[in-house]
Amino acid sequence: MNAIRSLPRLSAVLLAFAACVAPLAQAFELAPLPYPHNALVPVIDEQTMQIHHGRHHKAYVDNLNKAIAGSTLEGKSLEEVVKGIGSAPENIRGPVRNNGGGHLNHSLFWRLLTPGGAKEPVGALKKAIDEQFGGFQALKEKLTQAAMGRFGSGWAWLVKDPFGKLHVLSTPNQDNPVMEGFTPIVGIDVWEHAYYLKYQNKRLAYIAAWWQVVNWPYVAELFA
Ligand code: MN3
Repeated sequence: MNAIRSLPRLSAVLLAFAACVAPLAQAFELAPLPYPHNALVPVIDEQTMQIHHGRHHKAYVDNLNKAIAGSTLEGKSLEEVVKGIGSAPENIRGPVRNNGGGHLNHSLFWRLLTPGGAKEPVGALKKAIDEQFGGFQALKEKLTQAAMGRFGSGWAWLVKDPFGKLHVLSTPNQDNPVMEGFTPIVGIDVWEHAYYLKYQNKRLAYIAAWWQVVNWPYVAELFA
């Protein structure tokens, strides 16, 4: 009799337990870098990559998981969360914007870089850049300007609008162009944590070297 009476209580306990562990199963995760930490030397040094990926990016992932735990955003994809930031619950919108953006931006950033590889865009992407900016050199100058003009922390981007047209813009903090309806295809992280150990305050030197490790075939995929 006692055992039967305690059954509802047992199932309530199990349900509560399931509710606690379910969000963990869906939590966002930090993917490993797609190459070793020293792969981008001498453009980006090994220690910067270790700290940038293992601590900064990890903190965005951990803090995003903390922010959305128990909220209506649980179970949504990262893109959905960041795109829909305007309708995120108000009490967590700030941390979700910063850490969701941080997770999305860095997940893209690591894949935009590669050791060696093509030094400039080719094919349809090259054609679009030539038509809209007057050549790769002109695009580089425009992106460099956007990156240098970003006061404090943020990103410079080459983005595609819904009509397929390219634009150069910059965003503050960890905002991502998807928040404004654009698709980012190149993103330069100009937070000091991205370059300070090797370049100190010389952001321009970091940006000038950065072009050597861009993964143009991946950029072309994002453009297509
Ligand atoms: Mn960063």
